[in-house]
Amino acid sequence: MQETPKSNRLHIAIVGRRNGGKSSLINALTNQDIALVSPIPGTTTDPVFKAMEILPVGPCMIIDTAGLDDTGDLGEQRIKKTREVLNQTDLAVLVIDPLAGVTEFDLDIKNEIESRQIPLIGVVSKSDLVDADTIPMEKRLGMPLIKVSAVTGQGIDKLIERITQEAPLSFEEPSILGDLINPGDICVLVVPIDSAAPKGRLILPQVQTIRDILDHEAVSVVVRETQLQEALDKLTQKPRIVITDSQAFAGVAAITPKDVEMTSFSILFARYKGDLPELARGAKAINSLRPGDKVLIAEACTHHRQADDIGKYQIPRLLNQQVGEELDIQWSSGIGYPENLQEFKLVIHCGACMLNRRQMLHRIRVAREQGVPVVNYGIFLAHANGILDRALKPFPLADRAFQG
Ligand SMILES: Nc1nc2c(ncn2[C@@H]2O[C@H](COP(=O)(O)OP(=O)(O)OP(=O)(O)O)[C@@H](O)[C@H]2O)c(=O)[nH]1
Ligand code: SF4
Ligand SMILES: [Mg+2]
Repeated sequence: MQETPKSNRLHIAIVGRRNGGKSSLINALTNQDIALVSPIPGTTTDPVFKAMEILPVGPCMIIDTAGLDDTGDLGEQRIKKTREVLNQTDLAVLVIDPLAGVTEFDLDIKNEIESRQIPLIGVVSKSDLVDADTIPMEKRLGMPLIKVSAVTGQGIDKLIERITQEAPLSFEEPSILGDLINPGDICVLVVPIDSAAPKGRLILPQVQTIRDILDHEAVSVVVRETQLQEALDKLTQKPRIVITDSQAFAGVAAITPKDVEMTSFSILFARYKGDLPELARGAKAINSLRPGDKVLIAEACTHHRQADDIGKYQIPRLLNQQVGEELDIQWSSGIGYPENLQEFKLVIHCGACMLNRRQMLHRIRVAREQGVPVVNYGIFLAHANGILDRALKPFPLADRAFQG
């Protein structure tokens, strides 16, 4: 993740009065001792930029700033620099020191952040030290406040959840495969036209993939699986990648030369919609399921069920075949995703076409925090068909998570 370009990172500025606990909060958020902390007000003098990954938000640039109540000439310069940080801030966290309460400094910076239309989250620090009544502070500031402690970790999860919700939409959607290809690359897409294919059109993931290839000035060659060999023979340049419908994976894998990367639409979309390494890690749990284990099949909407519905019938059948005896399978649908997942040995989530990336990342995170492995339908089916290994090869992080 360190190679993520700076501009693609969500820039989060931590602002507030001196000694309020801004640097400590950064250490708590990232679980690392990276920001200098001391009881002397004015410890952080210049903005400090730290690139890091906050799950499930993704690659971030956290900016530690000097306190806004600094005095003297030097203080003024420091405040100016802190305000300049706002020019490159996508989201701001205002830290209120409960020992000082809400001051004019806090009201000023809040107004400035809001006038720039930067999403803002308020926290009250040091909750282990002072059991502050946040209601008067919230009234004065005109916004909700989350109580946090850098010492006990109280409220940190809630803060991450709020960051996940508040992060501007532009940070939500990575491209489908744009980071894998260069202009001029050839991408071969294998689309079987069988009875499962809708009449007269392609399905949305196929259309979106073609659009993404066009956006990145690469070339898409779309073929049926029966035409793949012929297409490869006719190409004068080796394709950069072959992307196939999962159902055709085995046949396509046999034809696609070993030195050409290959994956499935469902893996591309598992990455696009979620956290591919985490889902790949979850796949390791499939083999250790035992009879009677509880498995949750979670669907994000209440869609009309087809005759051989994937969530209701196909996946349970494959699961029970693998385990040899019955598993205890439960279902959830729509917004009803259980808070407590601990009783489950595995969560199998749908493709999440009705959820945005942030919502899906949140669901993955809820499972991960409770130590429950999670996969999605695409990963599960790829695993069941023995193709996950090759389909993950283009994604080194996810591949390592699966192998490791
Ligand atoms: N008990 C307790 N102390 C905290 C907490 N957060 C910060 N402190 C203490 O408050 C003091 C200031 O913390 P910093 O994180 O350096 O505060 P800052 O806002 O970065 O301060 P400046 O860089 O001076 O603007 C230090 O002594 C910290 O140990 C907390 O959650 N609980
Ligand atoms: S994949 Fe889409 S249609 Fe299917 S259950 Fe999930 S959200 Fe609903
Ligand atoms: Mg500091």
